[in-house]
Amino acid sequence: MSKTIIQQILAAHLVEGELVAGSPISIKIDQTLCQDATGTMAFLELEAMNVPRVKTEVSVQYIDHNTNQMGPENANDHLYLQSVCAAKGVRYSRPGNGICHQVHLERFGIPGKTLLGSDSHTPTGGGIGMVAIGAGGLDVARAMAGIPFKLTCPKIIGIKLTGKLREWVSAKDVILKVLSILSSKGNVGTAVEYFGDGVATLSVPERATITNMGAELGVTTSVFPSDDETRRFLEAEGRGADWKPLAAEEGAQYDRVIEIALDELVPMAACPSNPANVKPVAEVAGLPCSQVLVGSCTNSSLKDMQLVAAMLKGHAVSPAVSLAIAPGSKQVLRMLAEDGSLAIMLAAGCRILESACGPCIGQGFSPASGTISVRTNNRNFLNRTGTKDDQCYLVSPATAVATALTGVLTDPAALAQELGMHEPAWKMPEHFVVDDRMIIVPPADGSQVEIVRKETIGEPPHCTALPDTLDGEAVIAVGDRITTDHIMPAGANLKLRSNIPRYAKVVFDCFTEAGKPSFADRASALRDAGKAGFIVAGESYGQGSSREHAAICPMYLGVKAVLAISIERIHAANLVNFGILPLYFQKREDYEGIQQGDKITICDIRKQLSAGDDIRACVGGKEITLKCNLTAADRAVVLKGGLLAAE
Ligand code: MIC
Ligand code: SF4
Repeated sequence: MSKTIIQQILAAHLVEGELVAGSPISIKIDQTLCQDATGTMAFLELEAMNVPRVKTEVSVQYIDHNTNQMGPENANDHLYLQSVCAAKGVRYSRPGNGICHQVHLERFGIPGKTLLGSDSHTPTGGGIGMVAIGAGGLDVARAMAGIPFKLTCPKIIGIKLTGKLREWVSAKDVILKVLSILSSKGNVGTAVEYFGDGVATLSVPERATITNMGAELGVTTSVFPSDDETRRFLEAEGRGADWKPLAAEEGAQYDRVIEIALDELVPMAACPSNPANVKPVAEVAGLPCSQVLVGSCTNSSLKDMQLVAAMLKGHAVSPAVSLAIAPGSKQVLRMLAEDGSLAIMLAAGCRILESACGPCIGQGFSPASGTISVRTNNRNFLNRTGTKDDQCYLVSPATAVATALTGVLTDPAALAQELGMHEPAWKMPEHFVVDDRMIIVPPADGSQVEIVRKETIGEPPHCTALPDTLDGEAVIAVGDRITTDHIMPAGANLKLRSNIPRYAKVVFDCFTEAGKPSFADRASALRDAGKAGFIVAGESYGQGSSREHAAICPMYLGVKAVLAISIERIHAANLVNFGILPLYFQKREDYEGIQQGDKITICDIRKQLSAGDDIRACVGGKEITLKCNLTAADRAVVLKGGLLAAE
């Protein structure tokens, strides 16, 4: 049977299972990436697995999230990671070298290879034809150890792109359009593949913007063909030999096809506070803004930044707005410095931030209370900017700069017409500036390397087996679309990632009422009384990031099961990895009305799990049946108490 690109790559890497949508499969992983906020735990886990040296073709650890260095925690993490990478055979990308996804695309990605990353935006690599998947740190640690990655073979949605984008409409508007169609929930178990004559009109950075934000759809991966444009990109990176062509085979079938005419698109904005809450910019134009940011792994390429400079040339940022840029990599920043773009940006009043995640994950540049922030990022979940009840709009770089110039949300096409401005055509440089000295290559033999473990580096998580009966209460009952940012706040707390007891104190902090016990207080009181903690949630629980702390910290506090209407892919896998049982309501009525503090009992859970999918439970005095959709292997993992539990 003819295969799509994703099916070809999965087939070439298949270790176990059948390539039938919905079936469990496991695949060989060629490359891994970790970032620092998830990497410390991933490496503590790798150490706990007693793996002397990684077995992948390439594994890279990036320092990009925790670069604020307020106190010693971040720098202690860096020292630990640099030394453990040297010991285990992993490349180490130093702070300042850039955001993992941008740098990986530039320096390591290879069409046709598989990449597993401990960050949800790992699918950025799909922009050059990789099957690139985000996962929890433990799954990535296992991949580094050479263990195949387990996933559900995805259904494939084909997105046919036709025509060519008009002036001032960009790749960001394409993915926002896709989000408006597919939304940010209900896409578990699917992957997206782009095809059609419109593909050739998009450069690699544009494709990478689109695959990057596929994470917001909740799909497993998003992939573009590898064509001449991909070849030119890799050649310009000095890696032409890594190129190979990739396209869907003649007659390949998609489970669903969506057609997008690029020339009909207009500038779009994702309105507060979900990336799928999309409207044309024209509909929200005129809203006063206090700050604008061009950056994050979605829109920080050389192409994006050169457009910013071209639009700012000869103008000044509105006094109402603070404009900042965070170039995605040292390569991008250096090229901006060399071609004069940086000088133009500075002259226009732009603030230059480090090549790192920074404000995207609430590390500085938080907006003033009650004001609008306009960003080129991929997520606008409530409070993610670091300001309570923020209003964050996600837009393209062109819309961001138009807004920075006027002080109000502005459609760039409308502003250009007023100013008689044309969008400059972007020509990819024949050669990017390649300088890999910020990437430390590990020694051939790391056995003598001393691993530096300062006092802020904690222990890997300790897991315990699932008891025979779960008897306890709902520590919290939350609504739909609860993100991992709600569960495990980042921002100022990000530096606690390598220390579970400290980080666990802020689980669900956004729901703590002043003067009342926090989630951590309530859960640990139950745990210490020998009772089980439960989390009750609606649809699409665990949206967003790959952070496994959203499972590890609740586990540490004694949570044994999550009862939800639906759970997003990476989070569901993380729960299993740490021995928390994901269970699903079969009827919305069974979920509605459950209150925090309601008693929950699941008798003989070990027996019930071994017997089948229907799990009988008593919730708030009512007998209900919940569904368990785990494979036999995953049930065994939960029974044992997680992948790190002793046999
Ligand atoms: C994010 O964008 O939310 C993050 C921070 O990059 C996370 C990873 C993390 O929480 O460390 C992600 O996307 O997986
Ligand atoms: Fe970093 Fe933001 Fe990208 Fe996450 S989404 S990797 S925080 S830039």
